[in-house]
Amino acid sequence: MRSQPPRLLAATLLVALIGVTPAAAAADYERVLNGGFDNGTADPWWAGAGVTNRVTGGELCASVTGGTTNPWDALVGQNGVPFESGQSYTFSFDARATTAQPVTAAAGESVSPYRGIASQQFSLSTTKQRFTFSFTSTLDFPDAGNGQVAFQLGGQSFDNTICVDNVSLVGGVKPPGGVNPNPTKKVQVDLVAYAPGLPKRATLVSSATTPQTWTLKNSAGAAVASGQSVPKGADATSGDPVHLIDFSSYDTPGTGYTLSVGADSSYPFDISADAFKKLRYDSLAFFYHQRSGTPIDAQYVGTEYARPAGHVNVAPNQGDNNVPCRADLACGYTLDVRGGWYDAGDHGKYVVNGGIATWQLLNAYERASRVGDASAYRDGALNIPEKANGVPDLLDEARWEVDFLLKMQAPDGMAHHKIHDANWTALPTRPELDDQPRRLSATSTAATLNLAAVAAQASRLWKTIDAPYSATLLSAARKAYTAAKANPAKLADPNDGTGGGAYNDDTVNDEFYWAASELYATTGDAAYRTDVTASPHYKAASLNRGGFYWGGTAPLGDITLALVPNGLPAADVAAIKTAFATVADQHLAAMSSMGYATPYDNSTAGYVWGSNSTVLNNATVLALAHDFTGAAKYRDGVFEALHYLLGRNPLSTSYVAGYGDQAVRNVHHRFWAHQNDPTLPIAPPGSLSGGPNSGLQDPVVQRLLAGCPQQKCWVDDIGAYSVNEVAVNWNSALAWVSGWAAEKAGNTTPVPTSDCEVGFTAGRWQDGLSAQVKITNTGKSAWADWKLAFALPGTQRVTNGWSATWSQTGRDVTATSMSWNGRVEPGKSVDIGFNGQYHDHTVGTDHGTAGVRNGLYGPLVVRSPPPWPPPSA
Ligand code: 9MR
Ligand code: 9MR
Repeated sequence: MRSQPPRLLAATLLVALIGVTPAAAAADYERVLNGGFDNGTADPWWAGAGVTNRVTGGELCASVTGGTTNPWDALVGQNGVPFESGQSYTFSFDARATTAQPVTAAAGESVSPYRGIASQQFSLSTTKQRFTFSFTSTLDFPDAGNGQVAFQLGGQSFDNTICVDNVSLVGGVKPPGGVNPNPTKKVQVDLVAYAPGLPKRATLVSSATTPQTWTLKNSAGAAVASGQSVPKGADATSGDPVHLIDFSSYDTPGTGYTLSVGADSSYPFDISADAFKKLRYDSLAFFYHQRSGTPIDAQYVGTEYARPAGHVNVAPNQGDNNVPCRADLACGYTLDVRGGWYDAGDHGKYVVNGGIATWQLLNAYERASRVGDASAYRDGALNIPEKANGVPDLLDEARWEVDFLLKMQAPDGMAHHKIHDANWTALPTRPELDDQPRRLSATSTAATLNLAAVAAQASRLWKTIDAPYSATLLSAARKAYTAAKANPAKLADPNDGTGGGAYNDDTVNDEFYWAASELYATTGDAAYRTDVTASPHYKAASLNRGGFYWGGTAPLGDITLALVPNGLPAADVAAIKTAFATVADQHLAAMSSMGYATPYDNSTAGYVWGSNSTVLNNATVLALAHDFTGAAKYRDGVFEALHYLLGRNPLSTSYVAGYGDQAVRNVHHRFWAHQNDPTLPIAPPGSLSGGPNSGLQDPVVQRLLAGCPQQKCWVDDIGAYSVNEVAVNWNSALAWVSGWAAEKAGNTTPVPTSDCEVGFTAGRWQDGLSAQVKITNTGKSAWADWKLAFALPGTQRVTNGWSATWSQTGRDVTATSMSWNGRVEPGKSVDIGFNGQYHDHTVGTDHGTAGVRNGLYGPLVVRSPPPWPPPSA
C-alpha cells in the first residue's frame, strides 16, 4: 500500500451505460493491476487521507473514517492506467460495505488539473454485489501515463469498511504483440564488438528448417565471408525459432561490419578489442556518478551529468550527517552516514548490497594483482577526483563506499542494514532536491557480516598503501564479526520497504562463511580458520549454476580463498578451484543448446530481477575457471555472456547504455530521467540495465508484457523498475567481467593518430638517473591541461620531478600539468623532467620517442585515446 493520494477525480462526467451484467466481449486488454488482490497485497492501489487499505481473504477492505463532506474526501485508487481517447471501456467490480452507503467509481486524470473521464454512483449493501458501467474515454493517456481509476468512499458521518474485489477495466487498444516495442532484427549480433581471435557467433530468427546462407559485409558493404546457418528449431526462453551462425573464421579487425541473411541485416559491429577496454572504464565511471555527499563535477562527467552534492543538509535535503533511527527503533543515537554511493535509481544506501558491490570492485583489483594485470586500474586510469593521488583509482573509488560502510557501524559493533528516505519520492527527483526525512533501519546480522567481509578484504589491500587505514579497517571487521556471532539471527524486516528496498535475507550462514574467509585470508587467525572449515559452505560446497548475488554470498569467500595465499591445505584450495571449473562446465553445456547463449539457469525461477547481473556473476565463475585452469573454452564462455548483454539477444538490444546502435536509455533513475524531463540526461555510457525479469513486478511491464517469453520480459521505460533499473551491485559485476575481458581481448585495432607526441633524453650516473621530457601538441586544438603516464621497466623510483605534479605507483608514473603550463597551443611543446634512483643495472643512455620505440625506460606508454578525456581547449 502506498499512501500518496492524488487529489480527486472531481467532475462527474457522462456515463454511457449502467448495468449489472458481467463485462462482455469488448477487448480483453486488462488495464487494472492486481484487481483480484490474490497475492495478499494492495500494491499498486493507494489509499488517500482518512482511509487505510487492508487485504484480507483475497479482497481489499478499506477502513474509512467518517465525518467527511464529499464522496471524494475519502479515496482508494490506482494510477498509471492507460486510456485512449475515443475508445470504449467497461469498469466492473465486486463490492460490499459494513454499513450500506453509496460509493462512486471514477476514471480520470491523476495529476492537476484532475480532469474526469467518467464516473458512476452505486449503492453498496452488506451483501457482495457486482457492479459494472461502460464509457467512452474523452482523454488520452496511452502507455501508463497519468490515467487513474478510483473509488470515492467519503461523504458519510460514520466510520465504515468497504471491501472490493475482482476490479477490472477492459477495452481500448492493446499494444502490438504485447511485447517490447523496440524494433527487433532477424539477425542478432553483439551490437558492439567481437574480439579478434575469439569465437564469433550470432543467432538468426527463422522458422526455415534448412540451413540459410549468411554473408558478412565490411563497412563499405563488400562481402568478406559467407557460410551456412545451422537450424535449431523453437527456443522456448526467447520464443524465437532460431538458427546459429558461426563466423569465427573471419578475423580481420575493423569497424562497421554487418551480418545478413537474404534481405535481413544485423546492426553494425566491430571486430576489435577496443570496446572491451573502454567498457572496463565506463562501467567503473558509474560509481563516481552515484556518489552521495559530494558534487558530481563536470570535469569528470561532462556538464550534462554534473550535479550538486546530494544529502549534505542543504535545503530541501535533510542531510545524512545526523541521521536518526526509524521511530519504532528508538536506538538513542544518530549517525553521520554521509558519502557512499546511491544504490540505484533511488537514493537509499544499503550495507547489504553496498557490500557485494564494493567487494566486486576490490576483488577485480586483487584478482588482477595476483593472476592478471592490475596496471589497468592504476592511478590516472579513471577520471575521478583522486586520479593523481598516487593510489590505484579502482581502490580510490571503492574507498568511497568502504568509508560509508564503516560509518554504518553502530556503537555495539553491529551494522545498520540501510539508510534511506522515509517515503518514496517521485521520478524525477534530483538527489539534492530530495526532501524526505532520512532514517536508519535496524542493525542486522547480514549487514554486519557484509561490513566484516569487506573491511577485512580492504584491510589487506590498503596494508602497504595506507597502514593506519588498514588497521582501522581490520579492527572494524573484527568487531563486526564478533558482534554478528553474538547476534547470529538478527534478520532484516521484509516489510521495511517504504522509501527504500527491503534487502531482507533470511539465510546468513553464507555471509558468515564469506566474512570468516576474508578475515582468515587477512589475518591467518586460527579462530577464523575454524569457522571457515566448519562451515557447510566450505570448499565451494554451495557453488552451482545459480551463482551468487547480494543475498547469496558464500562463493565470494571461495573466490578469496582460491586467490589469496593462505594456510588451508593445498588440496582444499584445489577443490575450490575444481568446483569453479565443474560449474563452468555445466554453464557451457547448457549454453550449447540455447538460442541466445548465456550463462543463466532459468529452470527454477525463470528470469529474475537483475538477471543481467546473474549472467555477469556466472561469467565471473567462467572467468575464474579460466584463471585456475587456463582452458580456452571458459574464456570463450565469458565473451558469449558479454555478447548476449551487448545485443545478441531476442530484443536486439544492448543492455549497456552508450554501447551499440540500439542501447538502453531510459533506466529507472531519479536523475537520469530524460524520459520524464527532457532537460535531464539519459543513462551515462557503461551503465547496465537490470535486464529481463519474467516475474513482471512493476506496473509498466505488468500492463505491457503479460505473457512474454522470459528473455523478452524487458522494456526500455523509466517506470519499469523491475526490469530496467540500474544498481551498484549490477555495475560492479559488469566492471569485474569487462575488466577481465579487456585483459583477455587481445590486441586493439589501430587507433586514430594521437594528438600528442612525447620525446625524452635521459642520462644515468652511479646511483641515479635524470630525464628531460618534451610533450608536443600535434593536434588541431589547444589543450586546457594534460597528463602523461608511462611505466618504468624495473624498480626505479622517481625521487623528484619538475614542471608537473609527479606520482608513482609501482612502475607506473604520472605527470599532471601545473596551472601555468596546462594550456598548450597546437604545435607548441612543454618541457618537464624528473630525477630518479635505480635499483637494477639495465639502465643505459638513450633517446626515444614515446610509444614508438623501446628506449631507456622501456616504452613510454602514452595512451591514445586515453581513458581520461583527451586534453582539450
Ligand atoms: O524507485 C524504486 C526503485 O528504486 C525500487 O527498486 C523499486 C522496488 O522497491 O521501487 C521503486 O519505487 C516505486 C515503489 O516501489 C512503488 N511506488 C512507485 C515507486 C517509483 O516508481
Ligand atoms: O536487486 C534487488 C532484487 O534482487 C529484489 O528482487 C528487488 C525487490 O526486492 O530489489 C532489488 O533491489 C532494489 C532495492 O530494493 C532498492 N534499490 C534498487 C534495487 C534494484 O532494483
